[in-house]
Amino acid sequence: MAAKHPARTFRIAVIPGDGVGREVTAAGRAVLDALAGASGGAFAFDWTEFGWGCDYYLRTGRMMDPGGLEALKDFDAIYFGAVGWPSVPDHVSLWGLRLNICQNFDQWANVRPVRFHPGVVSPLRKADEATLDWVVVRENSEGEYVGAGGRNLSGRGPGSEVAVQTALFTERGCERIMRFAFDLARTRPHKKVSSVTKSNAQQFGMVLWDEAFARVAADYPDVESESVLVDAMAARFVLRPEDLSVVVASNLHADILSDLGSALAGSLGVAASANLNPGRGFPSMFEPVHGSAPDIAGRGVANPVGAIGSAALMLDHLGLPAPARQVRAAIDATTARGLLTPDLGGTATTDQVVAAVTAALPS
Ligand code: GGG
Repeated sequence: MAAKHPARTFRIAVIPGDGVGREVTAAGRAVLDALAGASGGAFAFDWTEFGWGCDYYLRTGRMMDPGGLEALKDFDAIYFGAVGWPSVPDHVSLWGLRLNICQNFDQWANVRPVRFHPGVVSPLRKADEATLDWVVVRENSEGEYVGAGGRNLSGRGPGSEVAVQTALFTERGCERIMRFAFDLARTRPHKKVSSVTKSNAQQFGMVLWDEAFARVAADYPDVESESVLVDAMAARFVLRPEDLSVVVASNLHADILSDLGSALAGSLGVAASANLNPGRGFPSMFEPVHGSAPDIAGRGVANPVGAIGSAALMLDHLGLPAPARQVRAAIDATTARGLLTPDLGGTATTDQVVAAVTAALPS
């Protein structure tokens, strides 16, 4: 009998990158392949792996192939691990790979849910009393990450060099990420957007950010809105997180706040993210929030939850919301059993977590 072909095969580019990126992307792929296998032929994944990253840089002087963006552009999505290794300066590895892809593919919305998993102890006492669940929406194309600036005056000798690093805020860039945040808030039980600012000190870019937020908020009278200074928002994450639903912030502010959010949810290892090109002119990219973790790389103990959760976000993007929910439920069933990697205080290996998540999927 001829083999049944899946109704839809998604072409996914995989960039494991550095360190634990390799272990956690393998974990996410295993879970998605198991899900596809159980889908009764409804969908399948065709993975193409690209071995770019710091090892590649040390061999070739580049973080990715010069034709890499061209090679990636027709995939349905990109599944990314992590970037960074001690033998390559961090700004070289980050700009050469992750930012190169995010910025050239105009993945301007970085969605970083803060999810509290059953069985995972949070450093927040509140987590035992309230249901905590919010999303950080990171402006992912400009702001402090626009890469504008330079270094000069090295001729004056050691200790006299200067550096300028400029942030760029555009009305278009601010408005589109804010509309994205409000549209997302409309899909959530608590319809609220909190904008993160620092306009008291940064009187140009952040004031433009605030003005854009006020304009966009006026178009969403059904969604509650507020503007909060970034320092106050850091405190809010710890003291009143139950007030949060969607938090929209600039590239740098959101990067820092989302790490705080994942630490409050138990570990950086559990945080998932999606770098979205909402217009779908380019592929979007899905990656755990955590980096390459050189201290534990290759030991088989990396937490795969963030990468598996990112795979679930990829399923949502591919138009498979029900399988995405199944993956999230399987993660929760696994953590609820106490099957946790060492970053969460457990003793489970990456493979044991993958086996448990896979076993918890509907057969
Ligand atoms: N998987 C995420 C990752 O590898 N991040 C590396 C990193 O250093 N990111 C900093 C940033 O994107 O702001």
